[in-house]
Amino acid sequence: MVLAVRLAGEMEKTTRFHQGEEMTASVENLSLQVHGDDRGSLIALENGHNLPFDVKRVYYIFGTKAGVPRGFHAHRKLKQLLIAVSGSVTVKTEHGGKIETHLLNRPDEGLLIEGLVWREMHDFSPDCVLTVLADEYYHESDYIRDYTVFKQEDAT
Ligand code: T46
Repeated sequence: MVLAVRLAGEMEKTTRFHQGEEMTASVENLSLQVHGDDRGSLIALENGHNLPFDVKRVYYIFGTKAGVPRGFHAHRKLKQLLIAVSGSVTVKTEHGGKIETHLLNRPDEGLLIEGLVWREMHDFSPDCVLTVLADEYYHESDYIRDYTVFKQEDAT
């Protein structure tokens, strides 16, 4: 049973070498299967079943302030699935010189971000709850918070 479906459209993968190791970066929209009936809707996400990676960490962002963006960093290896389970947010991504914006405004759609991708979150709606599933524990050492450093690594 496949519940997470890759939405049609272009998905560009950037491949690079960092300290001799091949590393890829990509951003992709996923559609999540909804179990719905006359009571409402339910989405189930399971390791090894309908998720593209095994989840080690879940966090959620809420109570955001109007006009206050977040993010402004990249990760070297992390895989994350972002889902606006309530409200909306615009996620700006960059990798391999390609800049995209993604409107997340449905609990049945996720944005899969893998590898060295710069990300910014803008225009949170007041009711936004952005849930993030990650394949690794929180390590500040995996963050690149300097855009100049990101551009150097992205160009390597
Ligand atoms: C990302 C976007 C989508 C923790 O202690 N544990 C955690 O797992 C996380 C994610 C954060 N924190 C602490 C670190 C900071 O003191 O929470 C504080 C806020 O984190 P940050 O400023 O990194 O939050 P955002 O919203 O800018 O970015 C977050 C994630 O950090 C990042 O991985 O991709 O959401």
